[in-house]
Amino acid sequence: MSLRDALKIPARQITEESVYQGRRTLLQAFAIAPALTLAGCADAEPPPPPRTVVTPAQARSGFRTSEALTRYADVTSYNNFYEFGTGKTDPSSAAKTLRTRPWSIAVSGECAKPGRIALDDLIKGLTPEERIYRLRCVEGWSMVIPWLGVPLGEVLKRFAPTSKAKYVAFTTLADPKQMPGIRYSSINWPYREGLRIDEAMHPLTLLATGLYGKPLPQQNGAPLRLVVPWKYGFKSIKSIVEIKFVEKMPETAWHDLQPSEYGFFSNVNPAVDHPRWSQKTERRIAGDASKLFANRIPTLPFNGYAAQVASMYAGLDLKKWY
Ligand SMILES: Nc1nc2c(c(=O)[nH]1)N[C@H]1C(S)=C(S)[C@@H](COP(=O)(O)O)O[C@H]1N2
Ligand SMILES: [Mo]
Repeated sequence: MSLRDALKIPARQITEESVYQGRRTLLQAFAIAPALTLAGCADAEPPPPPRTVVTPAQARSGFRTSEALTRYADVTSYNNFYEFGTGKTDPSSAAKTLRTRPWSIAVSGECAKPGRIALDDLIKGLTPEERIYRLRCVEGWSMVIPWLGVPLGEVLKRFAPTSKAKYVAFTTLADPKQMPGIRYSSINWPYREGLRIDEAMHPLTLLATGLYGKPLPQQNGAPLRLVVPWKYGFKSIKSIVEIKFVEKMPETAWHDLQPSEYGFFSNVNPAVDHPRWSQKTERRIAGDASKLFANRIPTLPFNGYAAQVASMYAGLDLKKWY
């Protein structure tokens, strides 16, 4: 059975049933009750990052993988983009209404050269490269996707961040006219994400503009989205309209909704379970579609990118800073 056919089956049979039901139940609960802030370390700050240097050769070794690719049809029809609904096929059918031109990004905060900039100017002079990255969703499925994009760090440097820029905050468009899901799901829109500055500057962190050699489809986050391959998929924020350099750890949409389940770092970590399910294995949606349901593989620390990124977290208790 192809994934396309599989998609006609309710998504709960593709994702682990308990996982899917759990997240939905949570969302329904929060749709009734306003978001509660559970006990957590919301206002604590982690220790500062070590000064790590990733050599260009180390970084490049993470730019490709020989693992089987996820088919284009599957990459573009099995999505999470809650602004267009919570079902996996909702974004591919509902996101066609998203207008991606003209598009501009407002850059502000702790930097010498803030400003609103058109998408084309943001990436001017940088040639999009192809990077084949794994993307692992916190729900337990993963894909291998050939992205097109530019290193986020190269883009951020243009705005001359100051020494107070310890984090970078990102915001997705939130337009209820174009995004029907905004009326229904309980996330506090706009969708927000953040990275520590060294994570944002890391050569693996990609500002993606396309996949499979084509411009990004709307459901995958057109016209530009993050891809942070060593973190759970939700850190890879889509359809970005705002970038802000900040001194304090910024709030993020999933942490805001449920801090005990979604931490700021969200590094892929098989040793730290989500409170309601294990993160030890994942179901790879790739290659021979007939084996779709058999492709259960172990989840690797940092999603397999430990050689490139583990040194950034030296001295950080990854159970506390999940
Ligand atoms: N704005 C926004 N970005 C988002 C999401 C979302 O709901 N809204 N979902 C995240 C989640 S949970 C995942 S797993 C990835 C999925 O990316 P893909 O659909 O391109 O595979 O996008 C992330 N980025
Ligand atoms: Mo996800």
